[in-house]
Amino acid sequence: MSDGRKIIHVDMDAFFAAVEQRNNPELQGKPVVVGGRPDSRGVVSTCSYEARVFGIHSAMPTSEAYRRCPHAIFLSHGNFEEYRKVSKQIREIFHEVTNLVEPLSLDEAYLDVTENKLNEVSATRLAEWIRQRILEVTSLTASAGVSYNKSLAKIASDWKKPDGLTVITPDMAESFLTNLPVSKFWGVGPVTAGKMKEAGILTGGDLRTWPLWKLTAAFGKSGPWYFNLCRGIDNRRVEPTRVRKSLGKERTFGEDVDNLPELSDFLENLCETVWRELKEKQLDGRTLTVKVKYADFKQVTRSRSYYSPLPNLTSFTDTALELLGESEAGSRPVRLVGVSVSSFIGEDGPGEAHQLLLDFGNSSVSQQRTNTPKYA
Ligand code: TTP
Ligand code: MG
Repeated sequence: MSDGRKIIHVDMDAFFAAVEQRNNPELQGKPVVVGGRPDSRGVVSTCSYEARVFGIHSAMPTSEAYRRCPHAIFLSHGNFEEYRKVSKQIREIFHEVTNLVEPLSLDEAYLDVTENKLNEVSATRLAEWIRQRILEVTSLTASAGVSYNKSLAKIASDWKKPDGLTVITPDMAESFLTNLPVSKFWGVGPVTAGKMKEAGILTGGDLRTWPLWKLTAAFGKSGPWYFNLCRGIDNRRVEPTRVRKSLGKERTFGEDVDNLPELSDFLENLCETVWRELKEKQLDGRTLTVKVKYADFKQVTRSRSYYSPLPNLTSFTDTALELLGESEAGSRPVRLVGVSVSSFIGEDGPGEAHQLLLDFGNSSVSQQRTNTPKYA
């Protein structure tokens, strides 16, 4: 079950909000909500722990956050330059420990510390050392999880947030996972969690009662993954460099949608999320693709490429909506809509368009167009 690796997952607490509070003493100790405006359709990026008491969380409409806590301080624009600066500082700290660092976003990373530059045998002491260094250098708190694989380390870092440290040793893993809700498992999103619930699977323990064949029959290719996860098995390596080919988000509906304005709303929200991640990861892509899967599972993609990246969220969203309009959405019921960006600046080359189609799997129709440099 354990191959003797020591993995740490570090994740900053209420990252954007904590940076804002640090930089502005007037915000300290108060509910702070970053992202969107109470009177618009935007969503919350994150909020301080003082705001979480009111049930506010990431991705909630900001108007709803306002309803729950009108006296919160709402910051509609994050300061990405500042977040990136802190992100760089924490990465430097990680590299003081090991070069096997795999950042997942601005505020979190996996570290494989099986061997490390400090020659420390205790991963727990290393995690404490990292948290302490982060506090000294940035005046911000981070939570950490220590275990023998990535999924357990990630579950652990979330366990005692904020400012917490949790260790899951090989002999603790089984009992730890038994009562864990399936939604906490890596790769189990709300749709899968719903499907599992219908099948009577609520926890890791429930999942473990299902034989491999049955999980595979119910969840396809992901079956073996869930089978292993609930047994604490995850052999993924910590990968220091990851070349990203595309970045996107999609949404499957509980009930098929045949109304174009409603689909446009969903797509707009997806665009906002993808745009935020692009900015966070400092990625500039030139190709935008919208994917639509109809109720009969037939799927189409519509793409458009530019010579330079889309300059702002408005043009990004407008293009996505135009591409949606080129599908049969609105006249045919739709079960899934997605948007993604590819052809990142700095990694272009032949085969990029092909890669894009592969990323989306079995598209039955695809259309690739290169426009004049509208946004050059
Ligand atoms: P998270 O680590 O998921 O959240 P967090 O650091 O704010 O809070 P915590 O880890 O203590 O639970 O995300 C890191 C940052 O990424 C977050 O501060 C803001 C941004 N973000 C969004 O903009 N939108 C989102 O939906 C999420 C989840 C995060
Ligand atoms: Mg965080």
